[in-house]
Amino acid sequence: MTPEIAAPPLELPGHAHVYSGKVRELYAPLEPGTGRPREDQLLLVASDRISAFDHVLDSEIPDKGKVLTQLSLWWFEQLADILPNHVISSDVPDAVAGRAVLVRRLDMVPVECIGRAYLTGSGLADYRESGSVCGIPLPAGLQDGSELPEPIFTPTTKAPLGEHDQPMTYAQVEAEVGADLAARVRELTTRILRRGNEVAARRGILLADTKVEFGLDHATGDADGRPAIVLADEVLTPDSSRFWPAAQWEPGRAQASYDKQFVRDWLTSPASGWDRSSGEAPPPLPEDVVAATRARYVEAYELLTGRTFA
Ligand code: PZK
Repeated sequence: MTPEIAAPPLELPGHAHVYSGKVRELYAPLEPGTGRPREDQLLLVASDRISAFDHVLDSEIPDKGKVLTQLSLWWFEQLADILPNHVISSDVPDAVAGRAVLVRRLDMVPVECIGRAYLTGSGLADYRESGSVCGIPLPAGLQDGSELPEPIFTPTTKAPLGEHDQPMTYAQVEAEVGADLAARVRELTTRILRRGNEVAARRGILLADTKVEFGLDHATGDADGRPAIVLADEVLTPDSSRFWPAAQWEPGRAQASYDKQFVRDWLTSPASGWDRSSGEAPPPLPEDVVAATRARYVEAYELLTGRTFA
């Protein structure tokens, strides 16, 4: 990831900025009495920024932050019978209306929990070298885009911003968080992806893989006195998952990306004048590429939820 100069975070009255991700920000609400940051809550804000080819682009996609936030809220409801989530409220400051959620601050599980239902990307590279992904043996003959026999758990380390996450074996996850928690997040990750695909397939979308984040709520124990595992961050959005149009799915080649295909096609076309291998920042997107990309995000939201995006 090339560290392009980060935009200064939005000043939100009544909130302290805590952290900037590539395309999102975290704030802590300030206590009205003391003015100190609350330690039990966070405000998660999605921007309209977009990344492609490991760069955050100069162009924003209007409403992207809102669409992804609303989609994530909808998925939390669809997944509520599997596990609780961190959302407290979507009543947020006007400046970030629709694209922020107030959440419970959790003790985050220090593993990127990745589930894969189809083979591509770094999983495909691992498979071609070893016949397995993160130590999980797979059948011979799989291609780029092949559906896996069942969803698999392929965790990675959480690298600092600007560095790449590294694959972990399941044994490494057990060593990091203990065998009990490792088994629970593995099961939850694959269940979430399976449920996601059951829903999305009916709407013509395949979820190739997804990254989910879990936190522990030490205040809420289960029957065995273990802290509750809570689904955090955003879930099953195009930024956390590969969305593929089912109608164009064809194993044996790189699949079309539901959301970013116009961006990638233009950036790699002669029209952009950009050389991906140059290390230079990509140029701003033409307005028709921005508009088509916005329409794809809205289309995914409307297809999946059956709701109209206001
Ligand atoms: C948390 N992130 C990633 C998300 C960013 C960075 N409920 C929670 N409790 C404690 N920590 C987190 C969460 C959540 N979600 C999430 N890092 C910490 C992240 C959004 C924007 F800049």
